[in-house]
Amino acid sequence: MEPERLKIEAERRLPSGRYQHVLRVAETAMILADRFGEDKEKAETAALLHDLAKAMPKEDLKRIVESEGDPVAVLGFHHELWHGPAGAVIARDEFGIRDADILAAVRFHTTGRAGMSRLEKIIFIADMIEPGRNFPGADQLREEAERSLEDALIACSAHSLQYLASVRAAIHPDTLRCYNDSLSQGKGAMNR
Ligand code: DGI
Ligand code: FE
Ligand code: FE
Repeated sequence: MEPERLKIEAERRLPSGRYQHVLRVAETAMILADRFGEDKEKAETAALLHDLAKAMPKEDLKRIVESEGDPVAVLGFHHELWHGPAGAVIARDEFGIRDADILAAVRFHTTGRAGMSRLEKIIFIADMIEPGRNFPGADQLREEAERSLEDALIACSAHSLQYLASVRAAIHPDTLRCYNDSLSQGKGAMNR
């Protein structure tokens, strides 16, 4: 599907602030794709789709995830984790997206997972470092992403885990597996 069509759909389904975030993730994802040798069009498509289900009522998200049998077991966790898997179903069924890598990038963009593809990493990282993100430490994550996709993944994943623990949020197994797996791929990792 053409990026312009995807933008119209995203704008229609999301509040304007969220839509602006989606546009910034797409710009950031294309920069990372250029930098790390990924297909820019795929990065743009996945980014424009990633938060498509973000504004849907919880009940609708639950119904969509349940209809697939909750394959990644998110329903026992905070409803923030439902919009990725639900968005992947919408991308497939309503937008006719067949590319498994794009669908995985949407499905796993919130938790990450072990064994992410380059495209999945790019969407996960772009979502955290797009220019509108201004949490403490965001600039350090951007610096990591200038150099190495693997080290940026470690940094983003560690940051996310620290934040989640600080607010006493339950951590999804894929969030944890993403972190552990990222350590085994990065060079800047402290392996203990
Ligand atoms: O949709 P966005 O706001 O752009 O970003 P996102 O999809 O990456 O994250 C949505 C929220 O999900 C964010 O506040 C962090 C949170 N989150 C990520 N992993 C976990 C998590 N929340 C819980 N409870 N457990 C997790 O493992
Ligand atoms: Fe999201
Ligand atoms: Fe997002």
